[in-house]
Order: sequence, then C-alpha cells, then structure tokens
Amino acid sequence: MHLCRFKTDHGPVRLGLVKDKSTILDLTPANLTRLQPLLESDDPLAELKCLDQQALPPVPLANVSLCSPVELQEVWAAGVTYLRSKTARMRESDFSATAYDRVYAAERPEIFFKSIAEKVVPTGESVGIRRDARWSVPEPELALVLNSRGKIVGHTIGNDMSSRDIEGENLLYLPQAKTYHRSCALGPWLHLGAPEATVRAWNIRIEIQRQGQPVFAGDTSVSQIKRSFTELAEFLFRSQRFPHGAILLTGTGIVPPDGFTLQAKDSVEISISGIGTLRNEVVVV
Ligand code: DO4
Ligand code: MG
Repeated sequence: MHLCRFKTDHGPVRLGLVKDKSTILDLTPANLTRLQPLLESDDPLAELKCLDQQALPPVPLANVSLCSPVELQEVWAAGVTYLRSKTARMRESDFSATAYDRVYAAERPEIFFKSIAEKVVPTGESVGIRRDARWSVPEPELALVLNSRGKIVGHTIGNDMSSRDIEGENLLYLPQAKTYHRSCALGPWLHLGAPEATVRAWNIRIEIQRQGQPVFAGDTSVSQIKRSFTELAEFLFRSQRFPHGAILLTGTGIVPPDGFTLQAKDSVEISISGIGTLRNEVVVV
C-alpha cells in the first residue's frame, strides 16, 4: 500500500492512498491528516485496510503536488553497505581508503546525519550540486521509515546527493559533501507493510538524462546490501531518541564511472521496483 502527502493549489497538506497510476484517495474524511499517528500505531497497514475506500474522494494525481513523505523525522544515512560503494570510495581517496575498507567489515556501520525533514526535496523539485564541488553524483538508495520505537514501518526512495571530490579530499569534510541545500530527496511516497525478505527482492535503478538524452543508467538489487535492515535500525537507535521517528537511507550500490559529474538541468530518475519513481532536476546551489 502506498501512502502520500500531497497538496492542491489551495489548502493544507493532506494524506492520500495511491489507488493507481493516475488516482489518489484523499484520507481527510477518515480524519487521517498526519503520518505520525499512523506510523506510531501497532499495525498501520491494518488501519488503512479497515478504511471504507468507497467513502474516500478520488483526486487525479495530475491535479496535485506530491510533498516529501516526511513530517518531523530526522533523516540519517548508512554508508559503505554495498561492496560497490566501498570500492568506489577507496578509489576516490588514498587518504581515506583504509577507513572505508575497515567500516565495510566492522561490526559498527557508518551512519551519518543527512537532513531535517523541512529541507527534504520531494519528487518534482530540484536537487542541488554544490557550486564549490567539481564531482557531484546522485546516490540512489532504499530508505527505511522507522517509528519512534525503532520499528521499520515502511520504505521509500532516497537520493543521498554527494560531492565526491570534497569527501575524497578528507573524510572530515563528509558533512559538507553530504549535507547542504537540496542534498536530500525522498519520495514519491511511502510503501507500507513489506517485510525485509520482500524488500530484498526489489531492484533499484537510476537513469540520468542531459538535454533529453541518457548519460548514465545503472541498477542493482536491494539484496546486495551487506547488513540487515534491523541491524542498521538498531545501531541508529542506540543511545539516541527519535520522538518523531526517523528515516534511514541504506547506502548506495550504484556509482557512475569516475569521469561522470552531474550538471545543472540534468534529470535524475530513481526507481525501486516495489515503490515507484523519484524524479528531480539538478540545480547549482
Ligand atoms: O562515507 C561515505 C558515504 C557513503 C555513502 O553515502 C554510501 O555508501 O551510500
Ligand atoms: Mg549514500
């Protein structure tokens, strides 16, 4: 089941159930206007299934703007969870190669802060590349949606935009390479209720277009993530509290070739088979 946040020309942000490719059902008449109470319930999927769908007004998807599927959750990200990410980062930096090698094998994963919710870019808006970076890439990632108890209640698509020259120069620059204006996109909506075994069978695909022509495409399988989702979630919640829940990006397994950098106006499309497609154009920030 896919749950979105949306708005029309006027009025507040609403919640919708995605019915099919062109229609959402407005959840306002069912008194569901915020994600958090639903994500905090013992079984959000069961609650949604109980709704009388006949009583929910259909809204054409073409008439709404989709908002990012987060309210107040902090967004965090795990790194070096795929072999592909480890080898790419070891190539980008002599200085930090040992750190990436070690963290891939270590018991404790790399986890870093990525964004507050209000800065997250939804599908359809622009993601940023830093004006002081020479080597910028998107990182297509599965995102775990966690409630305040650390339970995985859903999944969405994330783009962990990164400046590879800045992170490669010195690991201490990682926050600047990873967390800047428009560096985190999430969407288009949440997928609720899939168990880890189902999600591990999903594929992740990215296509980047420049002036309407594909300039990079790649894919991977979620099954290539080295660590279990519960292991990542457990580390995130260690000695930490998330009263509004949290989003955890699970790392990238697709890295464009070393000569590739994003440019302004490129279009980035990230698809995950069980969820949908997150689309963003690139802007210099
Ligand atoms: O330490 C570098 C960042 C790793 C990352 O973001 C990833 O593997 O996805
Ligand atoms: Mg990443």
